[in-house]
Amino acid sequence: MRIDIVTLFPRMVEGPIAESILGRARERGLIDIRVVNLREYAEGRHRVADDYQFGGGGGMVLKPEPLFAAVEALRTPRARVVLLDPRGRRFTQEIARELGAVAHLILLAGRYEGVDERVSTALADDEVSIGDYVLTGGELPALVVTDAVARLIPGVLGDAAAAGQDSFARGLLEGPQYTRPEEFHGMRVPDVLLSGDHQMIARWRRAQALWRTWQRRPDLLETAELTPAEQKLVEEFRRGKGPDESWMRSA
Ligand code: 9WO
Repeated sequence: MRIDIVTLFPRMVEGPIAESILGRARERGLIDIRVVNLREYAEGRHRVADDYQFGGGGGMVLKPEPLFAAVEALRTPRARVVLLDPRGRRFTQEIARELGAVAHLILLAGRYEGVDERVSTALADDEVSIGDYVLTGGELPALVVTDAVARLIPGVLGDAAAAGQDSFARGLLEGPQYTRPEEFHGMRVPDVLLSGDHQMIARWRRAQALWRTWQRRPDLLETAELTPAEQKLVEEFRRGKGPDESWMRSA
């Protein structure tokens, strides 16, 4: 898989990639991530990429020509061009999976007070938002999308951390996790995790993940794919039971 990130601030994007698991994945040839300096596609001696907004009102707008030229240079037949924009489709794990199935992503990070509308109408195939807030540019959202997509590629994470195992991959929140020491500031690791009974541990974890989801994000339970035993647990939560009263009996 190839991901190109087009930006006026390449060092802002290169740093986090080079310093993370993404950099290691790139070195190992698992993913081809290229950070592209948009200024190289801007014309003129000063390589200006922005201009005054038509209609007045102040505020500079990213010109269309450099972005069109960059995409023309980078494009491959199967490329999908994605503009990071707060007006786009809300980014979710499902969209991460969808973008992960594309052989070549070209991510466009905007700047200034906006991007010329013709980029949205005639260049981008897709617009993605990572949330309802305004930032100073699309670089951090491009990194978020790159990180979420890259970790789905086999081998990018260690085998133990296979991406598909996460409870979130199933539409649930993670339950609690513990490491050493067994007791810290008077708080003990639950006995079940020290029991060595892997079937019991698996049941406890499922019940905890369900409980946390029920407590914090009950909306996720509407769409999560639950086994009949899990549905029964949720039904018990609805009737006022806590996770510790229910999980022992659940299959
Ligand atoms: C800035 C601004 C200033 C005054 C009045 C209106 C204004 N709008 C903007 C603006 O939208 N700036 C954008 C900043 C220009 C394009 C890149 N920017 C951006 C992308 N901010 N936030 C995102 C973004 C992208 C994806 N998901 C969440 C946020």
